Amino acid sequence: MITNEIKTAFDAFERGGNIISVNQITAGLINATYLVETDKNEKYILQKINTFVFKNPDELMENIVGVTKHITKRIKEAGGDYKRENLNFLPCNSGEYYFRDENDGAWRLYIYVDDAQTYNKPKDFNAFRDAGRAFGRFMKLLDGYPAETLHETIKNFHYTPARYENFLKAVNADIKGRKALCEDEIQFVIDREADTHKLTDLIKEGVLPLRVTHNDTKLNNVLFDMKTDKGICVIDLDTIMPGLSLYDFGDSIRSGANKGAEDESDLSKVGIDISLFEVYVDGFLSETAESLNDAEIDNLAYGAKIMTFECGIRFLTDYLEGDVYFRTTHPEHNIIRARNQFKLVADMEANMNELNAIVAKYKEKYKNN
Ligand code: GN1
Ligand code: MG
Repeated sequence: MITNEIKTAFDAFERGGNIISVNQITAGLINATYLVETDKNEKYILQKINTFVFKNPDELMENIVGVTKHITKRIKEAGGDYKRENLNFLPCNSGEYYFRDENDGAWRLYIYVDDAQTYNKPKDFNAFRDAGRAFGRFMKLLDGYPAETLHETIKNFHYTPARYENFLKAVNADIKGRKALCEDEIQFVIDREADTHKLTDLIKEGVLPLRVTHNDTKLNNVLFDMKTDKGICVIDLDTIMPGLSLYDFGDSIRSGANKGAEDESDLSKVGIDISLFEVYVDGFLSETAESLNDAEIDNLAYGAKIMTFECGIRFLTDYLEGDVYFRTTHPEHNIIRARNQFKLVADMEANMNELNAIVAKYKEKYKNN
């Protein structure tokens, strides 16, 4: 649907063509995303930034423009096609990379990468191995990017101790009266309090280094070429910030190696798919093993558990707070997601030795000692 709001925002970028169609893309849980086609046969992604989540679009877009320019330079140096392997953002008439509408909405525009698709579930093993390569390459492309110039777009995004604090506050406030409906889930989190600070302790001890990371490496944040089925481009760059390699590895496993969808309510269908875990480790380490230190590699499987646990805590917190953060389609949506993530955590715990052995196997394969 071509609404006035969308037309006004699109026209602020003065692309010259007229909109002939608008289709909403609902895969992401945060921003509102539209595929816009014009009578000049051009395709764009127009996005309304969720300013409840991203409070400072100026800083957000400064990060993204800096990072995408850097990536384009690196891709050109390597002889690649930056129009397919990277997102290309366009300035609006004011010269800024986003447009503020009269209702304070913030919009940005980038060129649509054609003949590419995303998957919510891995199409097959090769596709998931390739996602591992794509996110591994992405981290390498950002190696050497001046981390100190990046703004923290969401404060404490993967700082799990703060997520735990927020969760406790939500439990105590119980503003929606939902606490009684999720006693078991609350207990599941409290029982694992020690897990919430293990990684951050290792950062403080200097064991795990901060890198420039993507921090939202859901499988559907990789574009796959429709012809070659290769993972070509990493998208959703809102949370690029200093972080751990384990966050990027872990969130991909959380989202892609779950036997069920993130909001599957039949928990018998939820668990870690060990074969998918293995191919992702293969793809990711084939690109990154040389640059990661031993502690990073040795903690990959644990990192996957922590990212899953943290995401479950966030879904549960949002449920307790009345669904103010994640897009939901029904009142049970966030509690179903939280239960799903905790089932996956428990299953990873039960299989941790096997997961660690798989990582060790590929460490041996790719790391020259
Ligand atoms: C959100 O935007 P999207 O859908 O890729 C969230 C992630 C969660 C994910 C869970 C900025 O990602 O952190 O892991 O939902 N992004 C933000 O599906 O909070
Ligand atoms: Mg996102």
